[in-house]
Amino acid sequence: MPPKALDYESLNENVKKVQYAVRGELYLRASELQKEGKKIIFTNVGNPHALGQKPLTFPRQVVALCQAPFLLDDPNVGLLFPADAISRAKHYLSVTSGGLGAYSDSRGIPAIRKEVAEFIEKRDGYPSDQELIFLTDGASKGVMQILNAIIRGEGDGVLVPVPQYPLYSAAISLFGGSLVPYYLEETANWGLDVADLRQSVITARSKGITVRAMVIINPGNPTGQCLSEANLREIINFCIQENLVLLGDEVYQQNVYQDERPFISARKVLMGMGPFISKELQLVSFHTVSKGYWGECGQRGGYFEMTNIPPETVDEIYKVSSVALSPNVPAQIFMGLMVNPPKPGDISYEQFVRESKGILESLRRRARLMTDGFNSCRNVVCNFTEGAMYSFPQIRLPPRAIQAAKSAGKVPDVFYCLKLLEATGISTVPGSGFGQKEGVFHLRTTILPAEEDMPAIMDSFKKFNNEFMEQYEDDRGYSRM
Ligand code: DCS
Repeated sequence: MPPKALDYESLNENVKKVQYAVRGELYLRASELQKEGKKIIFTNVGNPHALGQKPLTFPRQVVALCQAPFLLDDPNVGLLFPADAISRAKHYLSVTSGGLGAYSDSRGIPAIRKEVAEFIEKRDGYPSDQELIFLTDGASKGVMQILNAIIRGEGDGVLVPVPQYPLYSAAISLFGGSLVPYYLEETANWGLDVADLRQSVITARSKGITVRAMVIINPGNPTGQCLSEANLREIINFCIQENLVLLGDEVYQQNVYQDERPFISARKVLMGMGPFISKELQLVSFHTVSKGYWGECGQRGGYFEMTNIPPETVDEIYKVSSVALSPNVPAQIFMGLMVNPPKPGDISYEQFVRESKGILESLRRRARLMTDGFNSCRNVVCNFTEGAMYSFPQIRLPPRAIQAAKSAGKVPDVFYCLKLLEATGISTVPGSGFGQKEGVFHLRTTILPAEEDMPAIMDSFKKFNNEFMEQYEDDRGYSRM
């Protein structure tokens, strides 16, 4: 009998090729240990609510009312909900085609796409067209949809930063394309050098690959760097010269923890480059409700905005969106609320500002605590987390540890992270899951554990790391595995 289509040996090879370390070996082992009763600190995923972050009150009030519209008819509703949440819920219900239980337009509810366009216009100072904005189930779905539209086969390459968030490598594998790496420079605070970019393209072309697009993650995951305006301008010029679509992953735009380089969108930089250039670059920008001070990962809300994409292509992308009928409707409302939060003078304004500022300020302190904590450890060096939600320390593994890892059949950083997990319950992702230079090892942790738990977590890391280094740096000619 020939194998059946879903037998492992006859599966689509692209599916088998996909790797996604954020939920890989370390995560599976952590889940097992948790089942055995060990306390695990899940710092492997940027999932703030899972680590105790409280939801912002106002958006939850609005969505609660939309989910349970009968509450709006209750004479006591005004005792339970503020008037601005009530009127906002009524507004959103009036723009759906039958409440939250009805499909919406496949691009998302027009009134919410309008709110997104207004947000972009206010943020960047240039008009934005709601017809070029599609709402998605998280940014991930948008990224996958656009990569799917770009990649025609193995010969098509996409420039991706290394280290990168593995959504990109995974999606490129799934769609059968080729990942073309460009390296971020750790000693230059994970900066991006255009000369290296050019070299990456030349190398790919020499292998017969047509490089079609370039991904930037700004602020970076896992590296946390914030791109400067000058750097973005160079990238835009480079993409125009090389005929590349630019994919701007800007999901961490609210998560910035330094003041020298505030977030600036690729679109704003492009629009500021004059009438010719601003019409030249094809750009798609992504955003989400999962990050920022919202952290509403479970709601699965996102959008992408297309710039300089011809109408026929927009129609094709609309057609493909239609195959999935509609993005989640409650998530669309979260997106509307994120881009159009309470304003000064609104009843909920002060509470909203208090809550959101509290989260961001604490994240900024946690970024500092983690970086300083890692840098105080033996054989560990770590760039400051300028933005996003992660710390990405380099672990200088002694040769004997690398040898021990090989004997155990593990990649050295996986070996280190597994030992860290077993010893402390801290669940991280090995740097190899994001890509790193040959012979250099990292781990990624989120900066999301509660601030009051942070000192204990860093102490426990330090103690483990000291013991690990002690064990493998010892020079008695044997390894105490
Ligand atoms: N882009 C980047 C750079 C991300 O880090 C993530 C999520 C996404 C897109 C997709 O998010 P949503 O689909 O939820 O909008 N980051 C993952 C991570 O590294 N840890 O947690 C999730």
